[in-house]
Amino acid sequence: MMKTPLILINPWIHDFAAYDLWSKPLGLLYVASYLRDSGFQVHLIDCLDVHHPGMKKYPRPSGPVRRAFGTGKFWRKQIPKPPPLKDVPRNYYRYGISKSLFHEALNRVPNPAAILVTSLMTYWYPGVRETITIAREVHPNTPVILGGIYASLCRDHAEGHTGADLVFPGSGFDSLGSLTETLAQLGIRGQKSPPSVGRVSYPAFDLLGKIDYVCVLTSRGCPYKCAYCASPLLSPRFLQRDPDQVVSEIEYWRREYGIRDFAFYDDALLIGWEDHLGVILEGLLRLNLDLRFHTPNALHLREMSFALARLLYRSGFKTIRLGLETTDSRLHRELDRKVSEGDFERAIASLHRAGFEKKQIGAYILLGLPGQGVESVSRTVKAVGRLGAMPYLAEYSPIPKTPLWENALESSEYDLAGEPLFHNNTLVPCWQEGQRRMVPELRRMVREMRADLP
Ligand code: B12
Ligand code: SF4
Repeated sequence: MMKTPLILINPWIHDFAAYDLWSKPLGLLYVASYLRDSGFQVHLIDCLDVHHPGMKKYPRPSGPVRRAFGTGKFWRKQIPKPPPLKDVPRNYYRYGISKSLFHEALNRVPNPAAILVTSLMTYWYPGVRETITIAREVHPNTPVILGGIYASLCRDHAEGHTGADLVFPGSGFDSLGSLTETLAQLGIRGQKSPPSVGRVSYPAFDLLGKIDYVCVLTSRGCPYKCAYCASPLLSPRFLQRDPDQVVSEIEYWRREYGIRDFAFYDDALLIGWEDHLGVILEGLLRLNLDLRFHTPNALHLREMSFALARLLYRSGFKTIRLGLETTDSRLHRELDRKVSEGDFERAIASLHRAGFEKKQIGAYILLGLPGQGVESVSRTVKAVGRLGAMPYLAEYSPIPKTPLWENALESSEYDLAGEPLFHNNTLVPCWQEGQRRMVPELRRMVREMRADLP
């Protein structure tokens, strides 16, 4: 008997800027793996595929610039700005493969039973909408189901603005169980009974054209509850996986596919590290796999000791990003309580002593929070440079239902509640015009400081 075919899509991104900084649709790859284990025939279309052979005929036959450890740029094409962003003096792009290649990929699956689309940033919904519109043109009678982070944070908006037949919110793995039930209600069934939630296989990176690196999640959620962050909404409980399972997963990608670069997507990778990350890394060191690790999603400063820094260094961590956010203790008291006096200095000193170079250590600095001054950001940037780390500005993106949302609405000139396009961090939407004018100067300061670091 033929397996029921499903199309899973990682949609285009429409934005002013987007980079492949270890960016893969990890959620969709988990969904793919779960559905494959449930006996469906899964066809993955990755609209962000930088290695798509069909793109070779485009002006830059060598493809978008690729950088160290598998990161780089995406293919892109300039497109008109959506009307709410028409006054923003920057170009707007569709990131990813061409429309004709997307059409071809859709046509290759004659009668899909359903089309499942993922979503990430709330302000990327126009890319999701365009993806769904074209999928519908090619397969007009196939139901389209939308899931992922935008679908979870802005369900009503997604129901009204994307053209999906069904919006499936829910970020935890528990939600996968009800996905097969939902499909069954539509008369769509796999050939096997679905695996129990704890037994989902590794995310289906093998369905991507070429694997540059693998993203790993060793835990869900975060025990902190920062006012600006959606993590507690997306995963209300903090759950860590069995360390041995994580070791086997990383070993699998190394041995079967030769992958050396791994990026952790955890929100709280270091919590209780002696019994979790420490066990994983010691296990991997024993296997002697010559791996490189990256932490694009920040690490907590409070947990960083010399013993941990040494273990990270010995294990092959190459890119360290720390969640400093600010050196302004008032902001920490009001918004996150995750950094105390002296944490940053101690963490940086431990990392240096363990052998990390200054250029390997980056500190994220939040910019554009309601009530934050420009001066406060520049003081933080200088403090990071003085201590010997690389400052990285992370412009605040307001997120519905987070504790800071009401403040964000009050301080913003934009209609954040009515239009998710205004959540775009490029707009720095919660600062006033005068403050926004200072952002290029802050960016210049950061660039110079990074260039000056030995
Ligand atoms: C990893 C990560 C990144 C990575 C890249 C991720 C990527 N793929 O491109 C990096 C570090 C580069 C990054 C960058 C940024 N990020 Co980020 N990131 C995350 C993070 C921590 C995890 C996302 C993830 O993959 N989770 C793991 C997977 C397994 O979960 P999932 O996607 O939810 O999938 C599950 C379900 O949703 C469901 N599902 C998923 N798809 C589908 C599809 C269907 C059909 C179905 C049925 C189900 C389903 O199944 C999965 C399993 O349960 C989230 C926070 C979080 N905890 O989720 C923030 C988050 C998405 N990022 C956020 C932000 C703000 C940013 C930045 C703007 C930060 C900054 N100021 O610089 C940048 C912007 C990047 C850019 N412009 O290119 C915000 C979202 C903001 C918004 N308005 O939407 C979040 C929510 C964090 C926060 N602050 O609260 N990010
Ligand atoms: S520590 Fe990081 S992941 Fe956890 S709630 Fe705060 S910002 Fe979110």
